[in-house]
Amino acid sequence: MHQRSIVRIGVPLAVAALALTACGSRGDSGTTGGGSTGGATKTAKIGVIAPLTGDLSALGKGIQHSVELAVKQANDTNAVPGWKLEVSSVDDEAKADVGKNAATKLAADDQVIGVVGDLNSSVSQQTQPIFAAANITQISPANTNPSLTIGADAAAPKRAYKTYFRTCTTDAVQGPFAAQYLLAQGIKNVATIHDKKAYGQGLVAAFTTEFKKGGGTVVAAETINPDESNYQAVVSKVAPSKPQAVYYGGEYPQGGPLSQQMKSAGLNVPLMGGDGIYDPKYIQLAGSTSNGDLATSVGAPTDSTDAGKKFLSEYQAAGYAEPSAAYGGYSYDAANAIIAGLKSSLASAADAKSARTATIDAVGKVSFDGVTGKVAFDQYGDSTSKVLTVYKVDSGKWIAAKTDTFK
Ligand code: ABU
Repeated sequence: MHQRSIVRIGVPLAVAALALTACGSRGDSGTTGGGSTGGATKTAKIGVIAPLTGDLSALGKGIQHSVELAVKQANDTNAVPGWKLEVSSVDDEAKADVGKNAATKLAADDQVIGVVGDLNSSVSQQTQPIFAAANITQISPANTNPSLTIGADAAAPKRAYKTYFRTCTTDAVQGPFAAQYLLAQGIKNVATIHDKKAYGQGLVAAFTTEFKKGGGTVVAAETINPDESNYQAVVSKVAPSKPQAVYYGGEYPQGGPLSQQMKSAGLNVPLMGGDGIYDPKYIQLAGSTSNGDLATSVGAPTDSTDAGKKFLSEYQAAGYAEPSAAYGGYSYDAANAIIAGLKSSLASAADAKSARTATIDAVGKVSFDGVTGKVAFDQYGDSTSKVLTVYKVDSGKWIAAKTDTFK
C-alpha cells in the first residue's frame, strides 16, 4: 500500500512515507509492513488484535507497536528467507462482541498465519474459538485469566485450545503473589472489589484463596459495574468493615476513580490491584491520594534487564507515537515466538494458509531468551516463566517494590 503511493508522490514524500512504514506508525487498524523486504516473493501476516481505541488503547497501542518492531527487525534481518512479513492490526475496543468480529476478519485473510492478542481475557474467550477453527496461532501478551489455557476446572486442567498460547503468567500466580505480599506487610484484613468480568473476578478469587490460607480475613467482598463511574455506594458498604487495604480486580479506567473516591470518602487505605491497573493512567485518574497504592504486574520491570533496556531503546528509536506500556515486552516476545515458528513452518510452504498448522506445532516448541526472560510454553500453552513484580505509587509514579519468581 505504501509502496504504490511512493511511486506517485516523488522523493521527499517518498522518504517520509518510508519512514512511516518503517515505524509502523499508523494510529488505527490496518496493515503495515516495515523493514527491508529483500527479494521476498511471498507474504505472511501477523495479526494484532487489541484495543486500539477507547479507555485501554494506551495498552493496545503498545502491543501493536511492539509487534511492528519485531516484524520490522525480522524483515531487516531476512529472518524468514523468501517471505515478507506484514502486521495486520484490528481494533477489538476491549469488547467481546467487537473482538469476535475483528477476529473473524483476521481469520478470513489467507495471509494471516499468527496473531498477537487479545489484551482482555473476556475478549479472548470469544476470539479463541475463531482462531482455533482457522488453525491460526494466537499468543496473548496480557490475558491472565487461567481458564483460557487450562479450562474452567483448575482441579482437572485440560488444554482449552491448541492454537492458544500466552507469554505472560496467569492470575493463578498473580493473585497469590499479591496476597503473600500484603500478609508479609502485616495486612490481615482486606476488602475485595471486582468488576464482574473474567479477569477481575478470577483475580480476586485467586487472591482470596491464598489470603485466607495465609491467615488473612476478607472483611467485605463487593463488586462494581464497569460501565459506571460513581462508586460511592460500594465504598460506603466497604468502609464500615475497616479494611487495612482494598484488593481490586479490574482495570485502570475504573480502578483509578475507585481509589480516588475511596480516599475522598475517608477510606484512607491502599488500593491494590493486578496488572490491569499498572499504567500511568491509573495514577492520573486516582490523583495525588494514590500514593501508597499497589499493583502487581507480570515479569520484571522492562528497564531492569539488559534485554529489556535494548528493547526499550530500539522501540524509542523506531519513533512510535505511543509508549510500549505494560505489555510491550510481552508482545515483542509473542511476535518473535511466531516468527521463530515461521522459520520452520514457512521454509517450504507455498503460501501462508497452508502453513498454519505447522506454525502451531513450531510455536509450541520455541525456546529462546526474550525481553521478558525465557520464552517457552508448557503443555497448556502457558508461559513457563512465573516472574512478577509488586509496584507502589510513590510521588505520582509506579516504583518497583519487589520482583520474584512465584513458587
Ligand atoms: N491481565 C489484565 C488485563 C487483561 C486481562 O483481562 O487479562
